Order: sequence, then structure tokens, then C-alpha cells
Amino acid sequence: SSHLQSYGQRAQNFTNPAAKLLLETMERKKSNLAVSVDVTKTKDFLSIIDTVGPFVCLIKTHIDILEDFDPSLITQLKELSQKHNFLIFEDRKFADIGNTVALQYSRGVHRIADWAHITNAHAVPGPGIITGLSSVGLPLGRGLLLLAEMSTKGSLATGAYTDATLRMAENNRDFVVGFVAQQRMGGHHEDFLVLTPGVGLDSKGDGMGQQYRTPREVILDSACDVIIVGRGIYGGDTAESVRAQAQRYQDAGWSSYLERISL
Ligand code: 6AU
Repeated sequence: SSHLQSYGQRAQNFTNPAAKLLLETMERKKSNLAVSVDVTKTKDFLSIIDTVGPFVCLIKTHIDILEDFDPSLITQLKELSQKHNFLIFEDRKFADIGNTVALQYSRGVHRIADWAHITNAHAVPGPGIITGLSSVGLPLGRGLLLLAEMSTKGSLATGAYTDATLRMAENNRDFVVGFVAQQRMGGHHEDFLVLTPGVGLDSKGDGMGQQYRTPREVILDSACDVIIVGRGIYGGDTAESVRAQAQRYQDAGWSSYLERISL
């Protein structure tokens, strides 16, 4: 007697094409795993993505940490996204006035809006940051996540700040498709996506503030939608270990989801 909708059913709760496509992809690939590929060399970046591609719904990038960035990398990233059927999330964490973030999103060397289905922003500047980003991203069918909480020890994004971030999202539902957060919040319905970093099966932290919880804690106990895993997956040195870890996290995330919707 489940009252929770499946990922596939939830696609119809959204008008935003990026959110719909993500949920449809999750259902089709049976994956609520996003891999965060935080490496500095193009060769490693592309090889990790090709290895984990079959297991993920989403690849998360920090495009500005690549030392040998070249626009041809974007062509290759898009090809991998088609080969393996995943979406791309550039974790840019915009945090400036609307006019500036519109430029950072569309221009510069990275031209993020051209290739990233989803990006994210801090709520700290207020709603103008959404106006600026949506002026670029909405016509392209892109989606935005707001950082409502952070995974790190001592995060200031709590309480009234988190609540105000939720209100900002509710007032901009065409473009804001959800949150980067640690839990589904405020009796929050199934019509925002909650993507959650700080996920690891073998480690509790990194000595620089990061805190890890298990896929089960995140998906089942905290009712989040997507686990974001970085070093837990690509930390191993061989392609075989990267593949095995991706499979392991995909299985852990998906079985927790099946348990959640059967409650
Ligand atoms: O699994 P890790 O610790 O290797 O990587 C976690 C990834 C990093 C962070 O920049 C990002 O997730 N992140 C975010 C995001 C996604 O916005 C927010 C947050 O609160 N904590 C966090 O780790 O690429």
C-alpha cells in the first residue's frame, strides 16, 4: 500500500525537461547514483566517466578543476552522455548577483549552459540569482538545484536559511527542480528532487570537514532521491575497482529506494 510515487511516475510532476529526463533515466537504468568526477586530468576524467557510465543516472563535474581543459573535452563528454544515457550536472555553486551569474553560466571558457543539463547555486544572494540563471537556462531546458544544506561539519546552511531556500525554490518551480541537501525537508512532497552528497560506505570523513553517510541512510532514512558519490568510487586505482565500486553503490542506492517505495 505504497503512497510514494516511483521515480518514473514523478516525471509527470515536473514541467522542466531536465528534471523529467533525469527521473525517466533513473527509472530506465534502475540507478539513483550520481558520480562526482573530481579529477584534474582530462584523460582520467573521460576514462572514469566511460567506466562508471553504465551504472549512473548522472555525472557531476567540477569543470574548473581540469588543468588541461579544452573545448573538445565537452564534445567527448556529450558523446559519453549519449553512449551511456546519463545527464550532466556541473557543480558550479553560483553565488553572485544575477547579472554576474548569467555571464558565468553562459560565457567564459566553459560555457556551462551549453552542455550541463543541471547546475546548482547558493541561495545567499536572494531570488535575483535565480532570475539571472533562468534567463540563460530556462530557454535551453536546463534545471537548477539550490543548496539548502551542506554535508560539511559546521555548515551555516541550517534552520531559517534552509527554510528561506525552500521558499525561493517554491516561487520558481519552472527552473528550480530541487535541492542539494541532506534530507527531504518540510513534509516535502515528491515534486522536488533531493540530491545528496557526503555518501560513502567505507569512510566517515576526509579530515577537511566532509562527513559521509551510507546510501541506505540517505535514500531510506532521509528520503533523498539521488546519492552523489565521488572519492568512494574513483579513489581506487584500477578501472576494475572503479567499475566494482560503481556497481556496489548503484545496488546499495537502488535497493534502499525499492525498500522506501514499498513502505
Ligand atoms: O564524495 P566526495 O566527498 O569525494 O565528493 C563530494 C562531492 C564534491 C563536493 O563539491 C560536492 O559533492 N558537495 C556538494 C555539492 C554536490 O554541491 C555539496 C555539499 O554539501 N557537499 C559536497 O560534498 O564534488
